[in-house]
Amino acid sequence: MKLSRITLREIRMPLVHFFETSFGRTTERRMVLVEVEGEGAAGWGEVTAGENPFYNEEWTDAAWLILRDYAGPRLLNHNFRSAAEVGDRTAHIRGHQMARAGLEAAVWDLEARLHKRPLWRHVGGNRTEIACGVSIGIQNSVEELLEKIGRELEAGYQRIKIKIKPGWDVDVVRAVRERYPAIKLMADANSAYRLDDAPRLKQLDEFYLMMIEQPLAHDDIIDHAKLQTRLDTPICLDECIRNARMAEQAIEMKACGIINIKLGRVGGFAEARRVHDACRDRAVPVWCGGMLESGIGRAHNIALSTLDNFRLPGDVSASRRYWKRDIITPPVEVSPDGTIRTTEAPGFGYGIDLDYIRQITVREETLD
Ligand code: OSB
Ligand code: MG
Repeated sequence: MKLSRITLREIRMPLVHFFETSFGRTTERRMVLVEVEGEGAAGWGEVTAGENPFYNEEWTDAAWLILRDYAGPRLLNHNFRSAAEVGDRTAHIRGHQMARAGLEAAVWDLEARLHKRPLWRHVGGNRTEIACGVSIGIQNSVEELLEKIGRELEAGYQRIKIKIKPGWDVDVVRAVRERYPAIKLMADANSAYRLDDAPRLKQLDEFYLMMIEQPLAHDDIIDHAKLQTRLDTPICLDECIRNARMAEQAIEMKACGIINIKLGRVGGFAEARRVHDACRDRAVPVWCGGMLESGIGRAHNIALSTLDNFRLPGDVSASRRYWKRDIITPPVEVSPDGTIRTTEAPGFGYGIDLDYIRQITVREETLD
């Protein structure tokens, strides 16, 4: 398989509601779409980096340059036996997993289409239905948060994740638990705490959360291991896990009981599968994280979530929670029992709304 052309497009999409985490508020997404062409077909991927280097060190503008000047030229006109080799071809680039993953995922989509196979089967998945949860950002008031949770539960979502930070934590979780004592509930701190905050985090044990996600520094597995010995609530690592080796080390150190896999954060499908397999072999469940993706990234997350160790509901939810109009047709929809069904359509499984993509494209560049 050879790629003859790679097209980068930056699109801008306003969110239906702002999304706030411990590191800031997002109101509009700027994402890079990657279209790869070769062997008479096209595949699509999405870069999941944020607008600013606050979740990790990547951001939209850096991803553009990495793809244009480093990753793209390495792939063009190179002969690949399979999409599984694409990641290796850009592995000399330090970091920038999300930029590299956008390109890698596009090649997987292309390859699945060439085989006339749905992407989820092509990456080795076997579920025909995935379990959906929602991630709910920090709100302007606790009352608004409680209302929002109520609406998502009515829509059928199987678990609720709320964002926490110092000053929006123990009291907020207590209020949620008082209103909803029986729901599957978890909290994500996005690295807002230090090990010194262990007594405060320990107070969360009272609320029998499924897990607490990434409480400590984005690059510190050791402190998470120390924290885990003091908490009954399982720690789930997100930011810390950038590849399978780090997953193995974190599990060996007992730094977490659960891992969130994000396609972008680990550099694409090949590495995501290695993280998945490492966790499965060590009896650690995983779930699929989200990065406020457009329909393309969302569809790739659905495909990834069909692998068998994705045993917990993920942050993959309906398009309408994020976008007035999505760039795929039909939009991603969630059933009243909180699941998304896969289809047998080739590739990532949805149509591309190219007219709409053109309307919201702010820059485009073709490598050939
Ligand atoms: O930590 O999982 C996270 C969004 C942006 C950056 C980081 C995270 C998130 C989410 C949203 O939690 C998940 C989603 O709904 O896409
Ligand atoms: Mg997270």
